[in-house]
Amino acid sequence: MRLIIMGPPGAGKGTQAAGIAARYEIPAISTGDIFRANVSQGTPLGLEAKRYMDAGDYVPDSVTNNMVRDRLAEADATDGFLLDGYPRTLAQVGELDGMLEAAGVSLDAVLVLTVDDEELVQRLVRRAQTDGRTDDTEDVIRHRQDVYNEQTAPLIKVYADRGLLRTVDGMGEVDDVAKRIAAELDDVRA
Ligand code: B4P
Repeated sequence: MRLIIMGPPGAGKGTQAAGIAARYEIPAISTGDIFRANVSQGTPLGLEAKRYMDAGDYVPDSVTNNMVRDRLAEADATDGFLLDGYPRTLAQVGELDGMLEAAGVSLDAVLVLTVDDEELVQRLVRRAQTDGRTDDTEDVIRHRQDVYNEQTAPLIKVYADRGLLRTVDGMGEVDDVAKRIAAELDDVRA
């Protein structure tokens, strides 16, 4: 399975990605997690990414695309993957298309999690109290929502037009959302 999981900040992408990856035995590749790992290791990539992430802005496409290209070239992604948080811009869609074409493979489905705006903010404010992520302050959260609506929401139509889109209700308990996702993906695989 070659999958993308999309949705606004706080929709549950990272939360659900782990379960999907385990169920279909594919690696979950989260651009946010890779950036955060680089930030905590103090790498040049991390230093560059941090200033964008802390402000709630996207890291430049060139940086993000190169990072994903390298990650997809690793052996564990040959037979399938779940991309969590990539692509996030139309330019990233084009780059990913090129990477997949070069490898002679194609996507099976693009999952979109939908969650009410206020619930999104509440989830991230709760996470701020436990995880201490520097981009989970209320001002930055609202900015991330605006950036998502401007730059990432248009991707939904792109993948819908390609017949790849699977929209899943992301409200409610984590396990209930996971069951809805599993039903969609089992249908994709059937
Ligand atoms: P991400 O790490 O992708 O951050 P996110 O959108 O907040 O999603 P995340 O996966 O962490 O949270 P989730 O919704 O699972 O990106 C962070 C930053 O990295 C971006 O702002 C950007 O700067 C940069 N970046 C990443 N990819 C990029 C790209 N392609 N291009 C450019 N820049 C990029 O969960 C949120 C919270 O909700 C959690 O606390 C979770 O426990 C909780 N939750 C989940 N499901 C729930 C449920 N059903 N009920 C209650 N709570 C729930």
